[in-house]
Amino acid sequence: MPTSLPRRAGGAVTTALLAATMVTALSHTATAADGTLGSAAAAKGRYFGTAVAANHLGESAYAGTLDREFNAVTPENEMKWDATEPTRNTFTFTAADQIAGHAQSQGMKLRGHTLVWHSQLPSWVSGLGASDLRTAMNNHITQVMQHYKGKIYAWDVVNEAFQDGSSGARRSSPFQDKLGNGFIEEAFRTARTADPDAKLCYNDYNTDGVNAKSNAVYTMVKDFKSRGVPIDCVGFQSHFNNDSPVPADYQANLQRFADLGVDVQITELDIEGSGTTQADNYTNVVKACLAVTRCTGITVWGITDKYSWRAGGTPLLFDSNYNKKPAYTAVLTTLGGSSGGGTPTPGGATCTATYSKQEEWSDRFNGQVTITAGSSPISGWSTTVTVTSPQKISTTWNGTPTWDGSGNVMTMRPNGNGSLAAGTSTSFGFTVMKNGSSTAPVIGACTVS
Ligand code: G2I
Repeated sequence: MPTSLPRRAGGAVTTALLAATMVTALSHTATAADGTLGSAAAAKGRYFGTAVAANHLGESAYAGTLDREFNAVTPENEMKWDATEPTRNTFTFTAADQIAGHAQSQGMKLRGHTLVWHSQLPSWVSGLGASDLRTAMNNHITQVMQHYKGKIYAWDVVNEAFQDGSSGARRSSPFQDKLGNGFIEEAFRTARTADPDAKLCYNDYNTDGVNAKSNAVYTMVKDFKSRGVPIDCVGFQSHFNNDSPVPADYQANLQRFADLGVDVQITELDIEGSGTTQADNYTNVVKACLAVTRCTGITVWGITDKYSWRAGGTPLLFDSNYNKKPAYTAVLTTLGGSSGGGTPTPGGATCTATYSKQEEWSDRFNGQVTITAGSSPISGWSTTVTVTSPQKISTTWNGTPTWDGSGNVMTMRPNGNGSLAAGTSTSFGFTVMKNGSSTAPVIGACTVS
């Protein structure tokens, strides 16, 4: 039965995949599945990202944790206006390129943050008159987006343009004050032209629940959708603490935006606190995203508490020594992952996944994966099939697939009853559209569930 594919989202090929392109048959013993945030989120068709600062990439524990756990990154400061165009028409991309290169080499998604924002704005911009400011804004968007064309999954085109509180008004800024409400629409239209493949997001904070500020953003997005102004996603920063807790209507708020026909993303998640309280709050956020089909991913605003913008509140998933906190385990478990990564399944049950190529035509080939239970019976299994872009899996049979955001990684589970007696096998199949490449797919470890 044909399986519909998610929209392609700039997924890159991992180095492991490149190294394994010649492999035609693989067999793995069972390991605990989805033992990292990124792989567990991918199994749910989502990404799990983090903000990254270029100046920490040389620290091995920082880069090691990043590469192990996350499959998306957002430069924390390096793509902002003061970093990329400190002087008019002089663009500096060194630090941002370092992050983009790292992300690409690891097959991670890259979120662009941010093009038009009142903060971290060089003073030359705020000093311009209206007509010059319009030109400078459009030029900034165009130059920065063209530099990263084809590499960005989603851009925060406009950031934090609304006021806090009950007014629902736009925030005063050089853009708002000189160009009026229309600057947001203009920014999005310019952005679509500059990189038509990037998703274009509006991003803000204190919009996480239903309130006057989120209502104002909602009204704007609805208006944009009704008039064909290009907008693809809304980012909910989700900076939480005791004064700004996870709202009870968080999921409902994400859902009402998704219902307007945009993706929603949790873009800067951090939650001050510790222990089980912090873990429970994180759980609620992850559950909300998983419950909203168009919630495409979660980004936490940093890897370790050590480098958090509010380090005193210890708001992240790894402590300052890169130890996993209770919040980490809560997030991983809620994503359906298992924290015992790499260890045999409790009870010792195992399975293997073995690939064999079947029929081949000029434009496509069929693959078959045989799942075999080890010396104990199993009641369920899963494995992944990763194809190399621009290949696409067009059809599957004898299994239930789910897809990651890129559309290149398929997680396959049984149709109905997944029980296998000790030593017995079942198999599933799929068709790979070659799109010019005959590279064999990479089959992940078979996991008992
Ligand atoms: O404030 C938290 C976030 C709210 N939403 C938009 C995000 O872009 C924002 O990120 C933070 C960064 O995490 C901070 O790292 O934005 C701050 C600036 O508004 C960043 O702080 C700046 C400091 O203000 C600078 O003094 C410092 O040089 O970080 C710079 C680099 O460390």
